[in-house]
Amino acid sequence: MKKVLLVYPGYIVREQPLNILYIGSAVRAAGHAVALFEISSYRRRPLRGDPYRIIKESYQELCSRFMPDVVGFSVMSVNFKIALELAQLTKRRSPDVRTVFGGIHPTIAPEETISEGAIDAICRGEGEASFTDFLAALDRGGEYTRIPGFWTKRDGSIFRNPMRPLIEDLDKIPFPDRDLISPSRLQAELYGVNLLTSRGCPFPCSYCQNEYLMDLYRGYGRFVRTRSIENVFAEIDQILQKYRPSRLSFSDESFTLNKKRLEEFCQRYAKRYSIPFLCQTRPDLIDEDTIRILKDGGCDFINMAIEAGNPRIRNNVLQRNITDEQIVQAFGLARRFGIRTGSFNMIGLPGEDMSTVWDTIRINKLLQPDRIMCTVYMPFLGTKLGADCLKDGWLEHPIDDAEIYYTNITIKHPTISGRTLFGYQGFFDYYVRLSPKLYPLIHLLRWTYQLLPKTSFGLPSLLRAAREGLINFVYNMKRILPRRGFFMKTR
Ligand code: B12
Ligand code: SF4
Repeated sequence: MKKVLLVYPGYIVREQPLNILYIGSAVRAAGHAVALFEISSYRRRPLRGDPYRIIKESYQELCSRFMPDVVGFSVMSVNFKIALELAQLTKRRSPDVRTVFGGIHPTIAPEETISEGAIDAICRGEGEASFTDFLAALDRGGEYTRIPGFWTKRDGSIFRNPMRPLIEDLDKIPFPDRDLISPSRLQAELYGVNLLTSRGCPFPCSYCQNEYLMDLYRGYGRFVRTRSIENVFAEIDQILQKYRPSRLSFSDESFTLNKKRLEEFCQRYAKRYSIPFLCQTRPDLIDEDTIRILKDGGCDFINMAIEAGNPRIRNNVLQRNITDEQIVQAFGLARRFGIRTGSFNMIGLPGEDMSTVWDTIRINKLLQPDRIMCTVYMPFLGTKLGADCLKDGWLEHPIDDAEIYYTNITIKHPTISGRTLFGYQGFFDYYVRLSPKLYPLIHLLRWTYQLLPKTSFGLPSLLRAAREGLINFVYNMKRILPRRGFFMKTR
């Protein structure tokens, strides 16, 4: 039996990190001891010195208590830096502890990840079986360099193994181990407890890693897979009995992908449960039938990505293949049926100029979603669009720092300055919610706001704190904007 410490090194406001919880239950089911270290509770940074000091101290304290044999990190690109620093700490203190990086970042950037001295192994793609095979091999003191889906090091050599076939029957995987996270995190505003009823998404959006994953897994099984409704209900029963959340949310990328399954799911859900749920989907996967099915099933909130208001950017650049009419119809139907909506938007996209940023503001203004998310585009490896931007020198600051992902501007856009993107990201909701008569005032406030540094990199601690304070102020003032009902945290 091994002692396995799992680490989720990213900030999540309301969802639970299902990927690491899936790994946790697989590891526990294989008979090992598991603990989880999440950095989400350490969002507040110390005023002076290393911004990660408190995180590192708490991590070390847990390591001293738990004494892991293996530490497994779940890593997105934005969290790579802090994950690596924790791995380095681990190796400095206890060189015999094995460090494993799994998740999307090592999957798309395996060479960069495995080349780091503090990382002993990486898991590419789904990790339940690969990781438990690795642990079993370590336990037996046997061969651990030939595990599919795993790249490992031994005696200075790297062993690059092929992918492991995708898990065909999702019903066979143990439910994510939610006991690993603090109970307060399971009562998240708007999202309650989240779960997945499927894996994979079949669309080719150019800013998303799905297409890369589809290619990587070609020949290794079906990419889009669904769980049986019985199996999902068994998980919901467990969630309701153990954690009593007030709501559920389905994290599937496109919950309404298969209308027939959706209909059966929702009909049976409504008969069995009275707890409302949130889901997300694409506007082109919504029609009147779908909305009725969702409403009758108990859905009271849908997130839909608009991404760009301008059809050329949305369809030629992002390859969304979604028309304005489909977006307007989807949000309109949801409103008509009394389902609240959230929109996801990006600014600073390739091919964008200020007129297209305003197209995105305008479409949101027309639709007035209940919740608006606006982020500045980040080019990721493993995406068509990201690869082009990276080649063209778009990245001004590294993406691999957990600090940056919401309000630090990493890109150097060819036509829109970083400060302008910072300003529009901060004031996006104000433009959407307030009357154009107030735009001169909003412009003035935005210009003042734009005097702040567009990133917190290298700032003296007091300036960093002042910047963060002002961003929070602008953010919190969104509470007073006119809307259809309520305010909720988006960062
Ligand atoms: C749900 C989701 C979220 C959720 C929850 C995240 C979570 N950890 O659960 C929320 C909304 C919080 C979120 C936030 C963000 N996300 Co997100 N998210 C997703 C999404 C749609 C699905 C992830 C998921 O749950 N999949 C299902 C699980 C079961 O699969 P999985 O995550 O791949 O995990 C398996 C393997 O990777 C592996 N594995 C994972 N961890 C580990 C650890 C070990 C030790 C091992 C051995 C194996 C292993 O085993 C797992 C089980 O099989 C993906 C899209 C995608 N295709 O993955 C984007 C995705 C991961 N997100 C992405 C991004 C960019 C973000 C944000 C930065 C967005 C933003 N700008 O605000 C933030 C960052 C949050 C943070 N700081 O951590 C990018 C990541 C790009 C990158 N290279 O890092 C993706 C790929 C979408 C995209 N753009 O293409 N996200
Ligand atoms: S629909 Fe969403 S999850 Fe699917 S490929 Fe497009 S951006 Fe990625």
